Amino acid sequence: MRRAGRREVRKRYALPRQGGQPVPIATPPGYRPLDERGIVDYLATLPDLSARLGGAPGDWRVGEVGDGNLNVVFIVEGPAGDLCVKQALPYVRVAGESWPMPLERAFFEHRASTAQATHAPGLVPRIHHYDPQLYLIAMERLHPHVIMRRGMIDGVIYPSFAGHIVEYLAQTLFQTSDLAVPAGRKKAEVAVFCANTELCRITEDLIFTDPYMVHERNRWTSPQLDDAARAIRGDAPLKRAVSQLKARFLCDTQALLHGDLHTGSIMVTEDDTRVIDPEFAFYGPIGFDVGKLIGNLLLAYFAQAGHEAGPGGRDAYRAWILGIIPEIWNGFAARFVELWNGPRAGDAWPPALFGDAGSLQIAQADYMRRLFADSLGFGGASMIRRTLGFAHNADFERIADKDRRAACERLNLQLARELILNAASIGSIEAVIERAVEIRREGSAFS
Ligand code: SR1
Ligand code: MG
Repeated sequence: MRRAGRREVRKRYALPRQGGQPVPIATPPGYRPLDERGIVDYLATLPDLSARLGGAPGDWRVGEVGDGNLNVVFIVEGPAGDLCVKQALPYVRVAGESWPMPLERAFFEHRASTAQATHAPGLVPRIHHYDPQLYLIAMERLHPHVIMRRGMIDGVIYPSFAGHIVEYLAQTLFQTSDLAVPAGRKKAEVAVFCANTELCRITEDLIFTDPYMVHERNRWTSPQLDDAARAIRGDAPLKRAVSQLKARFLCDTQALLHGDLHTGSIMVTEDDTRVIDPEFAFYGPIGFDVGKLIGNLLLAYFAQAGHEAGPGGRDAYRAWILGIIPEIWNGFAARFVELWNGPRAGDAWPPALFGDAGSLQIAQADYMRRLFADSLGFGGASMIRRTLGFAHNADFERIADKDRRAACERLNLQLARELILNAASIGSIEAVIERAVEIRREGSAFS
């Protein structure tokens, strides 16, 4: 199968037609997608936001900057300040109207953002306004932050990132888990986020299913990776393992996840880190957030060979990436257990049963071991989907030379497969790093 352009993807997902015209997607009363002009008119009706921008509406400059797969995003600049305004469309932005998608994702994003701001203040953008009719969120404009993925393609080091993301992960995941929240309250929240069904379905299909079968949404660097795509589709042990991961994703309500925590969902400067875009939020297995992040960092490591000016040109950068991955896992595991040992109100692992500190330590080690294995499995699945599935990312896509890109992608596939199959027996994050280096040194035997 060859790579399909966006227009082709749109055609494949054609809406049902009536008399030759696509059936319009029904939207709730009061909803309308705003353009630049509409954004100005709308903000002018809101005194708080108008005051933030300053001046008169005629002074405001608006630009649409969204480069994500789903929504439109506007930056609005006024004489006194600026704003970022994000609106959900009733369809998937990159596919067009032929792939309808519920507007309610803005509700889940707003609700998750509010929880994250409580647990990890300063690590997410400040939300200024939510409009439930327009499915629109106005938030702090992050400036001069860049999307971390773009910075990593350019080889930029972010010295504060690992420490910040450790705190974000530990706080948002621990404080929404059964370790921290009494069962009644936790179940009520699980029930709310259960309704984020369609966004979860994207993950279920695009990460855990499509890349392992023939599917019209799939694409890859072809013909270079035709053999690898075929091998993955025929890999029965891998398909069993990935189906286990999918079952965990479907059934396990361990904590409130961001749900799409890759380097494209993080904005950074040298000394600031903000996690954005939690529209995929739901109660799921903690390892999904941790693993997706680690998987994307490993993928960025393999992609560097496609961005360096000459051989070895990105060695120092590769070393930085490989350094922060253990920093993130080990830091997260330590901080999570530290929070567990502090005051907490959750019903899981009742303190009454663990008067003996040694026994609690064993329980915690078991929990973290399982979480580590989950993270490796989910990380591997996230790496495969970006190489063989529908939504690729710029780390590889920006490598124009297809042979060079495919060589990077092949290494990525090899490590990903090993992470999924060997998750339970890999003893440490350092072992993962060693294996990544080995695979790069030896080249991939994978086909
Ligand atoms: C159709 S949406 C494709 C992907 O974009 C988002 O970033 C998520 O990763 C999703 O799977
Ligand atoms: Mg996003």
